[in-house]
Amino acid sequence: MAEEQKEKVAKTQKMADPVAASIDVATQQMIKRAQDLAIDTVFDRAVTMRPCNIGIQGTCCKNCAMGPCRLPLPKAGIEGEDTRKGLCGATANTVAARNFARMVAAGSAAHSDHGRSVAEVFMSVARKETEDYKIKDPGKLLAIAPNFDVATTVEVDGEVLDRDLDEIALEVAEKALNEWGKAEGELYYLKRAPEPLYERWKKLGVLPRNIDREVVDIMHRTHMGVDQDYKNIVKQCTRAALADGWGGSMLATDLQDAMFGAPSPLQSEANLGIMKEDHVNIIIHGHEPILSEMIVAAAQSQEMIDYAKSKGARGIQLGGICCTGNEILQRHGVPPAGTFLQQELAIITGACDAMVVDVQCVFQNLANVAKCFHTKLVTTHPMAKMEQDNVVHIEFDEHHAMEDARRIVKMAIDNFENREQELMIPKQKAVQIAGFGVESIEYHLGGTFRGSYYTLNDNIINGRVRGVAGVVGCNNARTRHNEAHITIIKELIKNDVLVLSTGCNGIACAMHGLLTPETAAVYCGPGLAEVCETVGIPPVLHLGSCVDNSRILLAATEVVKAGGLGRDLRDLPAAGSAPEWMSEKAISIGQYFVASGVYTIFGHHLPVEGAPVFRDYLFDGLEKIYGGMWDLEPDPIKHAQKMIAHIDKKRRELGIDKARERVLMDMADRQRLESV
Ligand code: MSK
Repeated sequence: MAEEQKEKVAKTQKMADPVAASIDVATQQMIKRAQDLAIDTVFDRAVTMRPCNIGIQGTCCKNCAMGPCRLPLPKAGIEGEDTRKGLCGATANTVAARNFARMVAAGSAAHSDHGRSVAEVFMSVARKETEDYKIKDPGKLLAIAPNFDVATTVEVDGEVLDRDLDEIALEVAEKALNEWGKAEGELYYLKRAPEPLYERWKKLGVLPRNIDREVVDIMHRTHMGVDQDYKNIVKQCTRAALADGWGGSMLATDLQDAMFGAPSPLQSEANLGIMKEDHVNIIIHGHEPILSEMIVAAAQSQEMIDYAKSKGARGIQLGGICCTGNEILQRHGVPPAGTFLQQELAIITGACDAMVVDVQCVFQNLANVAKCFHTKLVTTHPMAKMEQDNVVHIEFDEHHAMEDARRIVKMAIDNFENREQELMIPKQKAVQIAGFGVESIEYHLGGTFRGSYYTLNDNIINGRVRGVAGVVGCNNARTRHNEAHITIIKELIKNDVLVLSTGCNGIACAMHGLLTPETAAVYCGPGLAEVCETVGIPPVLHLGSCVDNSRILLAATEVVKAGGLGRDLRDLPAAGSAPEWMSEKAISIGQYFVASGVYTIFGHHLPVEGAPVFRDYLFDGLEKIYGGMWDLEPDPIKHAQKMIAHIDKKRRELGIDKARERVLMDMADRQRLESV
């Protein structure tokens, strides 16, 4: 049967060259195994199906039934007036801006709806409607409460007393949930940005009003016959993107930290080699950690471990894919089995007894792959079901979350004895130190005495650390898996740039051994190596999932507060990058980074090339408004060098481009720096 199927596949489609498809040996082995078993994966499909040449330019409009109107850029380019227009007269700039805006809306919606789910569970906790979740990190709750104007103390008879934690939680929950739909005002968290940045947003009229409204606004204004000014469309992109980065995503991160604990550095491993032949393997995939927190607890319970042993397994091995994986890595040390592009491959090992998926970045083809093995594929989210009949839907409900989790773990254990195919688990896995956050960076690079990012700033000023880069985001089957991620990061750290990572980039770095303190001596320039060795951190700090890009914004804000590097995020020697992006969420992230003043460069392509005027507005025009701008560079070394050039430009502007001797600053020195 496999032979027949293989022949059929070979006739109808080309197959990927495993070595050309990925730099990771485990991935190469599993692509080959899939091909031997006549199971197609994303890597093969990327070879068979080419992208649409007009869609990729961003100039196909399908927003009404007179279209799709296609406005490709002429091969010879445009000389003179650009006369391209759709049936309604929409120009290429309008079409590309509308398409871009709809990507921002979808990305902002995805992050923020995740945030809403977390806020709803947080509300259940505050109302004591669920036994399964608690406020595990009251310190985090107390830290975020003032951002919602929620008092943490109360005065009784002239005495200041700590306020009841339950009361604080309830008030935070109410105000947080209200952020999605309040009728008036602006989002609370915007004021967490440095003051000049907040004031700029206010002056420009881009402060988000509420999270849902900014997404709805984009859908309305990009409807046929509404906003026909690409600059005005981009303005709304900014509102919706800020509602994501400084709204929905930041709320998700904070409330998750309060309920599940803020991450702190821990050791784990990464890659498909974390799966174990003699264990029940459960792979958790998607983005929302609400249920996966319970699955971790259930899988670690003695009762479930004993049950697994009674079925002939030696234990239960959990593994993650994508950002649910990052969430349980950051807080529990559960090792990621791989990045976005490895999701099918985890099943192809033959050792995946259950794959549990929630929302975002989940391939529909998982069901087809699971059909070829014994794997139970379980969907858990009411908005993310699969039509295939081999998929089990166990809908998560926070009121009986542990019961749901135990049911899923038990199902995986019962499935252990049903393994039919020969197993092939790649050996590759690497050690990593993950679990960084704003607080732990402060602890390692600031010192608790001063309670700021003082040491980091000091080392940036003296030139040991040249600057800071946020390198984030997905894999994309149109590029060689992990190659751009790893090449760019190696080039950055070689040039003394400290890297903050999230999402699948973080998993890629872990797989390729860049998340250990020992990495510093091997790959870093002398300045960064010295700093990493002194404080015992990796040169790449894994800050978590996609929504945790908010941690990068807050870390950058802490750098500004610590003094000596300007007054605004736009002043910092910093840059952002998404080398292998694919998700609409990445476009929203890019836009909120740009609007926060960060030079932001994407790899591979951006769907704006068909509208050069609109593209130039994103690449140059926005810098004059926000200080940050978009850029694109597919070549990984040039990509990293562009980031470094921007960092050097900012160093020159700050007057710190000449390396200075390191001095231990006293308070008077610091006050002088702060007035720079
Ligand atoms: S999971 S959005 S592929 S980073 Fe957050 Fe990875 Fe990108 Fe999904």
